[in-house]
Amino acid sequence: MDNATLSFSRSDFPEGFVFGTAAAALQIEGSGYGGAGPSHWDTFCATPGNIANSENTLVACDHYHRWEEDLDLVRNAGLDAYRFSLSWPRILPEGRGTPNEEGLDFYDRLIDGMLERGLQPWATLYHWEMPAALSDLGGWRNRDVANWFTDYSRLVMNRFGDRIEGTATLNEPWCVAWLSHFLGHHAPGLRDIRAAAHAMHHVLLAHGTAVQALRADGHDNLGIVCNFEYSQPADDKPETIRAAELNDAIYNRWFVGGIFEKTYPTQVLEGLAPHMPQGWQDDFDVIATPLDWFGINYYTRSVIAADPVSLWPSYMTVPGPLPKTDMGWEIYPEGLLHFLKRVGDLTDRKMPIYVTENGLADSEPVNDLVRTDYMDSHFGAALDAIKSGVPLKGFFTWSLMDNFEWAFGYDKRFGMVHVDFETQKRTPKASWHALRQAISTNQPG
Ligand code: GCO
Repeated sequence: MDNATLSFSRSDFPEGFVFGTAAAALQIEGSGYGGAGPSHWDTFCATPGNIANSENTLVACDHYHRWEEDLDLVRNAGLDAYRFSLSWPRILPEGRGTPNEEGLDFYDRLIDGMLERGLQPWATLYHWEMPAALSDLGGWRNRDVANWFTDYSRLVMNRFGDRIEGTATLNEPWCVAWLSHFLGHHAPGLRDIRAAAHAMHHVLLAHGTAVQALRADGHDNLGIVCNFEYSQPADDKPETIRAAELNDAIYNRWFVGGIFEKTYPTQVLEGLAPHMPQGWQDDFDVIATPLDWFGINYYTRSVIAADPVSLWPSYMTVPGPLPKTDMGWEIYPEGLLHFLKRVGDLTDRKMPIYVTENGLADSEPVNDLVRTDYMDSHFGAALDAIKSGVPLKGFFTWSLMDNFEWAFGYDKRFGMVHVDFETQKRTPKASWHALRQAISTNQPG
C-alpha cells in the first residue's frame, strides 16, 4: 500500500533532531466532554454561516476518550515528540476561579501517557480557546487578558511543568489577533480595526507577562509559536511591491518585531496607531522578555496585489500559478527556507528554532502521495536551512490525524492518519508509513 516514500532519513539530520507531530485541543478532544466550560468557539460555531456544514467541536475526534490509541499512533510512527495544547476552558470553565479537576486529570493522564511511550510532551498553553466568560469581558481586546492568561498559565505549569519538555505560550498570534478581529474568519469573528489593534498588542503583552511569571516560578524552555506566510508581489509595479511588503509586515514582522526588536513595523503603525491601546509604547520590555526557543508554523505563500479602492491596508490576495492544496494554498517550500533564515538572522542564529507546524489539506484517504511529496519538499527546505547555519532543532508535522479545521469544519483533512468521523476509526495513510520508514532508527541511513 505504501508506495509513497520520503527521500530523507533520520541520519541526514543532526544528532538529537526532534521529529514530532502536532495537534490542538479544540480540534481533536471533544469539547463536550469532561466538564469543559464554553469558549468563544462555541459561540462562533452556534452562529449561522461561520462553520462549513454548521459543524461544531463537541465530539471532534473523541480524543478525550481515545487518547491512548492516538498516542500509540504517534509512538508507532517512530516520532520523538508530540505537540499538544491545553484547553483553557476545560481547565478553568469560567476562565478564572475554580479549576475543573476532571480537566486537570485528563491532562495528567495525557502527559503521563506520552512519557510512558517515550514521547517528549511539547505544550501550547493557548491554541485559540478563549473562555466565553472572558470573551464577554472583551477577551483579547481587554488589557486584563494579560493577567487572566498569566494566572491560567501558572496554574497549568505549576501542575504539569515538571513533565513538559518545551512550552509555547501562544499559538499563532496573527490568527489570534488579525484573522479573528480584523478579517473576522475565526472566533470571535470581529471585523473591527480598533479591536484588531488592541488584540495585536495584548496578545504579545499576555505572552510576555506570562513568560516573566513562569520564569519567576522556575520554569524553563519557554517559547512562542508564530505563523508565517510568504508574501509574493503579483508583479513588479512599485504599488504591488509596497502592497506585498505591507502584508508581510502585518503577517510576518509585527510579532517578531515586538518580541525581538521591541518595535512594530512603521507601515503597520501608519494604519493601526490611531486605534492602539493607550501606553502601548511602554510595554516592550515585557513583550521582549527573553525566550529559550522559537516556533515557526509555515504552510504557504500568498500572491498580493494593490487594491486601490479599499481602505488601509489596501491590498488583496490574487490567485497564484503554483499547484494548490485542498485549501487552495500554493505549495511553496522555498518560503519555509526563507522564514527559517529570516528568523535565524533576527535571533543571531543563536536561538533554537523549531518548525512547529507544517502540512496540507488533502482529501485522499489512503495513498496520500501529494501529502508525502509536500512533506518531502518541506523537510528538504529544513535540511537546507540547517546546512546554511540555522539552528533548527526539530520539525513537527501538522497534523497527526484529520480533525476540526476551524471555519472549514471537518471537510479539510490535514492528518497523516485518516479519521472516519462516523465511527472514529483511525487509519494511517501512506504519509504516516513513509515518515515512519524515513525516521525509523532501525533503517540504514
Ligand atoms: C495553526 C492552526 C492549525 C490549523 C492548521 C491548518 O496553528 O495554524 O493552529 O490549527 O489546523 O494551521 O490550517
